Amino acid sequence: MITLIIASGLLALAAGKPCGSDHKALLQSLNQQLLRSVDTPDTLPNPSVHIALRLSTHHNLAKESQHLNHLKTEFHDDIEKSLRNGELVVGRLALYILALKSSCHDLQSVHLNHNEMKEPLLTHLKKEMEEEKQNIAFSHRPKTNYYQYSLGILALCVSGVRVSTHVSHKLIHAVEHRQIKHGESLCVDTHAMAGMALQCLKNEETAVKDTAELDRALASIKQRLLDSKRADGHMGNEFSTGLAVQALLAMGSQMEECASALEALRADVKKGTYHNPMAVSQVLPALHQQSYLHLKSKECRNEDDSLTIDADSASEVLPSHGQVSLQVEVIKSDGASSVFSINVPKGSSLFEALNLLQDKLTGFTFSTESSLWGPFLSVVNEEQARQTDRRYWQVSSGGTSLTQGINDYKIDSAQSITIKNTEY
Ligand code: B12
Repeated sequence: MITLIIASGLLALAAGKPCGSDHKALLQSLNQQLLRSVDTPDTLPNPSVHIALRLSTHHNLAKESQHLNHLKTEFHDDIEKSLRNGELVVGRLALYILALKSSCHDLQSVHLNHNEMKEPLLTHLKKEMEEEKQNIAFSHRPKTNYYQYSLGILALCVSGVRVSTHVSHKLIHAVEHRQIKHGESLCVDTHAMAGMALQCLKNEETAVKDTAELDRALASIKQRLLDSKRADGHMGNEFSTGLAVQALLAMGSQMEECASALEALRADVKKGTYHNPMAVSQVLPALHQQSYLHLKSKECRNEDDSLTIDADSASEVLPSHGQVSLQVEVIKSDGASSVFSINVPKGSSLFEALNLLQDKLTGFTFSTESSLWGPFLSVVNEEQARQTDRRYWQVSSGGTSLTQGINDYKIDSAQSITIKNTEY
């Protein structure tokens, strides 16, 4: 008997199965990190964080229910505000719907007030998806992006709403014609989201224009995700691997196919790579071997309620000593370049460094827009890089594009940052 137990333990290890107390402790620390993030005052509740908490094994039901209420008030109001400004809210609305679904909330009872009309959330999402579909028909891309378009399909599908064959076909077509990019390169995150959306349609046997074409798109996505695997196990980068694993699991991959990616995620967690709650929220379901498709059958019954916030576990940030020199080059849309120099405290975020540079009145100015990932650099030296013009301020250091935003990227050594108005 004992030999049998040892043998099955060894087998599990060989297959790369995450098991044991180390893995449990890792999950618990991420869960607690997310739970702490929902308590941060002055930040908008984040539906992606809610989904991750709800897809976890251990819960703090009181905090989760409080967070759901915040989403239904503050996040809901923020969506209505965007609608009043004439913005499309596809991605945020889809995440909001998935968050409500994750808490088994009755979706028909929640309405959006828009143009003096009261519409159920799903009805409004359906309308925006139609608008996006028209935009793809005329300009070959959605007004938002294919990541949000995929989220829209996923939210409708998971909520049991029929997705029109025209809407799904536009995504299938984009996958087949390699139109899914992040800046210049193939976007692993968007392929992952598209994979989950299309897999949901397949599982639900939703009518599509051409079943063989759907199968081909799913096979291409799976292959591209597997091809994106780096030598260190990541798929794409540290911030796309969680979604890639979720998608592969949803598409029926065996655990062995994801083992090295899961190992890379665990190593990242130990290194402290994921401090942005949005990043944690995309990684945690994968570590629980769950995907957004699990929301379809979520029942919210007999849930564990043992998760607590460990009072001492908040990591202490030690002040660092010394200054480092920073060079900031701004390249505007017409190619004109200007260079600024400043010394900043070692370990400052790029956001803090840019603020110091702005305060020095050297002629450098900037402003940001808030997003679920934090501040998004939108205006530099009075020039706006607009989503409507398909432009953004791309940030790189020493010629390498940053994999984090200005608030998360830390200046640990002297370097040269380039902020370039780029078309995408
Ligand atoms: C599409 C996309 C873009 C588009 C956004 C515009 C558009 N309409 O398509 C473009 C190409 C402009 C872009 C730019 C960047 N991106 Co981007 N992007 C995404 C992607 C694929 C989807 C975002 C989305 O629509 N979410 C859905 C909606 C509901 O959420 P949202 O918060 O409202 O969405 C807005 C923000 O996410 C914002 N945004 C997009 N990227 C980033 C990055 C940061 C750091 C911030 C603060 C905001 C932000 O644009 C979205 C649309 O308005 C995500 C993938 C992912 N896993 O989330 C990566 C992702 C968020 N991006 C990332 C990065 C690194 C960047 C850049 C910093 C790259 C660079 N070196 O310049 C820049 C941002 C620089 C800046 N100006 O501040 C990383 C962030 C990782 C991290 N730890 O912070 C991600 C996770 C991709 C990855 N795996 O590396 N991005």
